[in-house]
Amino acid sequence: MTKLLSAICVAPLTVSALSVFASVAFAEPKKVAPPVTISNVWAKTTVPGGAVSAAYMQINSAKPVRLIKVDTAIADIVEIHDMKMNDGVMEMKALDAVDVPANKLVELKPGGMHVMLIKVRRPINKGDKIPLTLTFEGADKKSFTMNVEANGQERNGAHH
Ligand SMILES: [Cu+2]
Repeated sequence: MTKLLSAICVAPLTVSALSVFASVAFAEPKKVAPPVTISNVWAKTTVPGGAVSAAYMQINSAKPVRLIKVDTAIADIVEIHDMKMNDGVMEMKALDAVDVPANKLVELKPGGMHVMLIKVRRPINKGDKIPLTLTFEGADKKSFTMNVEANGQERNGAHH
């Protein structure tokens, strides 16, 4: 499992750096009134010396949207991951996007989908406010961003 995690989490570094350039140059997200409500946004506190964390939230939308990107100044690499039990082993994979159907709560929570924060630049402590920028794409393929703050919270669990 450790090998699998590091392969997933570290390998996309070059790709991520390239896609940042691409999005700045070609695909400036438009500011439109979002049909989306984000609630219970929190990020797991880092362990001493640790450089990974995960952020969680609940997403509700009046219209179908897709969460396609998350940015934060606190981590070098941000990915959307999903976790599933497979033969008693917790496996994690990167997702291109999270589909949010109309009026159906989608929950990013421990043991399931999460925003993976890799190469965290400073410790995340209880009560810290972690700014996240969420980029969504609507059914019309237009994208829009939302800024939210994740609350630093302790959480015991197997994830990372
Ligand atoms: Cu993860």
